[in-house]
Amino acid sequence: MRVTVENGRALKVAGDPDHAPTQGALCTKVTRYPERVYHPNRLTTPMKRVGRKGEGRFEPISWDEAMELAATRLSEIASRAPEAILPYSYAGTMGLVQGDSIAQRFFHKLGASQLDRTICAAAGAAGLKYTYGASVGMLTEFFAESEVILIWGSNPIASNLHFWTRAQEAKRRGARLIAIDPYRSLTAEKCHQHIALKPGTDGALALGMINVLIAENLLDHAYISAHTLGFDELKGRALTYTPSRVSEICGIKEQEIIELARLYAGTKKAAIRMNYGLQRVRGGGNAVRAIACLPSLTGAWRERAGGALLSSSGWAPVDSHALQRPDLMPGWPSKVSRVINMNAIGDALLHPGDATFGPKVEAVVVYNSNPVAVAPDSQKVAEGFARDDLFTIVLEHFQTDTADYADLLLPATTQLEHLDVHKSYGHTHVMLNQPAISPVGEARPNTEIFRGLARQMGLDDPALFETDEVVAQAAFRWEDKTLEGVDWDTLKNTGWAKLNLPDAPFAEGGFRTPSGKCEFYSERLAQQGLDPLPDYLPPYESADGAPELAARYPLAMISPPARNFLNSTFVNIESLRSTEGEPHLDMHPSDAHMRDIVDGNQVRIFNDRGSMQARARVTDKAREGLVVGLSIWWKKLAPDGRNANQVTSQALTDLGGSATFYDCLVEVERV
Ligand SMILES: Nc1nc2c(c(=O)[nH]1)N[C@H]1C(S)=C(S)[C@@H](COP(=O)(O)OP(=O)(O)OC[C@H]3O[C@@H](n4cnc5c(=O)[nH]c(N)nc54)[C@H](O)[C@@H]3O)O[C@H]1N2
Ligand SMILES: Nc1nc2c(c(=O)[nH]1)N[C@H]1C(S)=C(S)[C@@H](COP(=O)(O)OP(=O)(O)OC[C@H]3O[C@@H](n4cnc5c(=O)[nH]c(N)nc54)[C@H](O)[C@@H]3O)O[C@H]1N2
Ligand SMILES: [Mo]
Repeated sequence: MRVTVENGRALKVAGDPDHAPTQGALCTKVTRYPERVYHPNRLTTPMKRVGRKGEGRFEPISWDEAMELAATRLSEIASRAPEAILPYSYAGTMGLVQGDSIAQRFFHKLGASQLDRTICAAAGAAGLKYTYGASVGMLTEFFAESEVILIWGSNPIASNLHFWTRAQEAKRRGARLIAIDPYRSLTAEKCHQHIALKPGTDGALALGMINVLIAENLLDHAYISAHTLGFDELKGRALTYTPSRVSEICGIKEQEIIELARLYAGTKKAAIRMNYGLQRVRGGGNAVRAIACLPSLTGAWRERAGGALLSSSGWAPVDSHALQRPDLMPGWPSKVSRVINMNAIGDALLHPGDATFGPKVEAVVVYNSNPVAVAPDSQKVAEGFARDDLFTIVLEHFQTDTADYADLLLPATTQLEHLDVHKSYGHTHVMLNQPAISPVGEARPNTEIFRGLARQMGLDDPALFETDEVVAQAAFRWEDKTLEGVDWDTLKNTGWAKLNLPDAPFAEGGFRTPSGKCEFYSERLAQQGLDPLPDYLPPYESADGAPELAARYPLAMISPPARNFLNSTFVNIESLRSTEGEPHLDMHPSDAHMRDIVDGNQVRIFNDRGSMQARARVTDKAREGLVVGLSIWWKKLAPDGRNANQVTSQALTDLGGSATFYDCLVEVERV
């Protein structure tokens, strides 16, 4: 990203035309970044709560006062029960320095509880780990040469623009694009074909395709025998997933499954772009595993324009030990601090504490996240943060829904104001972010805030006081062959480095699993007492998974990202919010008709966990039985002060302990 600065003020941000993965393009929301940086509501001084929790009334205080207040409370708790302190952070910035460095070191040194950062990608990451050995796959640029692309559980026009550019290039060269998505998303509308399966049934579809590949012998036997493990076992499993059974499960035609398998196997340069949309359900990890088997069965990996990609983040040689220093934990490695899954923040905050759970949570330090808006089962999250005996610090750019519950609100710098280094989960460059302007107001980088807290609390480990530049240099394993010829100085000069990787990474096997093969059968899963083969697990909340619940709440609700928001970031930017308008609910005409709902009606969406309101858009973009509420709205900027997470659940996925945002049954009525 290039920033135009005049008299110390950022006027404009633009993509860098020399940067290959992005080719000079920024997405709509990021082009508005200066509007966000200089927004009148930007937090510019530390603030102390004066009203009730959740009310959002604060008064400005000095940094000295803020640090003293924070250090006194945290020291007192740490001296008695360090695990009563919980950090809460995720994707605000995905920078390795402002994300997971000094902050993690600080909490490790205190012996605070650890946060399992599972809100987004953990099921898919586990699926990849047990199949390929890591979050690795096809290189994005070569999708431009693919002849068939399955865009599976992903809406790249909204959420992965730079991949979409490649897909369009492929389309111009004659490739066939197929969207696999229960919703006719912006992307699905632009594909040649849209397979609108029921949500959470992707594992069954993949196993059905495998069934056809085997039945019709559309396999690359040489690739299978040289580079995969467990074909016979997988064959046994897939035999039960006949097209007719899968057609029942997925709610699609038998012929769609058979033709999809034939087309896929019959094309040499066949590529699959999965994304995380498909793994936010009970069986998400297994679904990714089943899909990930496909290119190894057909030998698609032999071509650089063939294979599969969910995440490329495992290619970057990040040294997370050096960044986060888990060895600072008292008693490490024989003893590690309690781990709390971030998706269960609602229950964790309301838990009184006991022998198995450990001490009650007494303090939460939130940075890079807005849990009151983004975490599931939101009523409980809000109740938890409203606890009078909870001490909450929030590091933020804005007074978000979560900030309203803070005791102490600390102004943080944005991407334009601090130093960072990044890996990507969509491409294979590593990047350096230089500050373009000085901090706005009294804002400080996250790292600086945690260094200050450590100093104020009298902690003395030198690792807690390293500068951002020293931390940034420790972020990568420079000796790794993917960074050959690159060092800190070259990275500083160019701003990025392309990782040295083979064009077709698995053309000759070389997976990162213990066996070095693509593991259809996973010994590691078997050892944990888990199913060693991919399978289909019906959603927790579906007619198959919970018939009684489905009778009361017959509609499946998903709440994927709106194009103009980045999770809950940018929702308070007027130009972007006005484009989204207001919270909507897309529903199929027959579901609407049954409920006496017409387009434009205000509706109430509800289940046992809670309710929210939205304006109905009656459209066949949503398949029957599905309702779609593009997200993630700030609650306080929605007319009824609520958002989609009022109805989502804290249940976790099969693998990885991920959130199940799209495994959610509701009923809808006219208001
Ligand atoms: N504009 C924008 N861009 C973003 C984000 C954002 O909030 N806004 N968020 C960023 C983040 S943090 C992430 S993780 C990525 C997410 O990126 P993606 O995982 O690509 O997420 P979505 O764009 O929501 O695409 C998900 C698609 O999956 C579909 N879907 C839902 N349930 C199922 C299912 O069970 N099966 C299948 N096959 N499809 C299903 C939805 O209808 C939706 O069209 O995007 C990143 N980019
Ligand atoms: N219903 C539903 N819920 C979802 C999802 C969904 O699709 N549907 N998607 C899920 C996914 S994929 C994800 S990744 C999570 C994301 O959830 P979060 O990680 O909470 O992401 P954001 O909502 O973008 O909130 C990030 C906050 O960090 C702040 N921030 C940004 N940069 C910095 C910084 O440098 N320092 C500090 N201190 N703060 C900073 C921003 O101002 C913003 O308020 O939400 C999940 N929740
Ligand atoms: Mo995410």
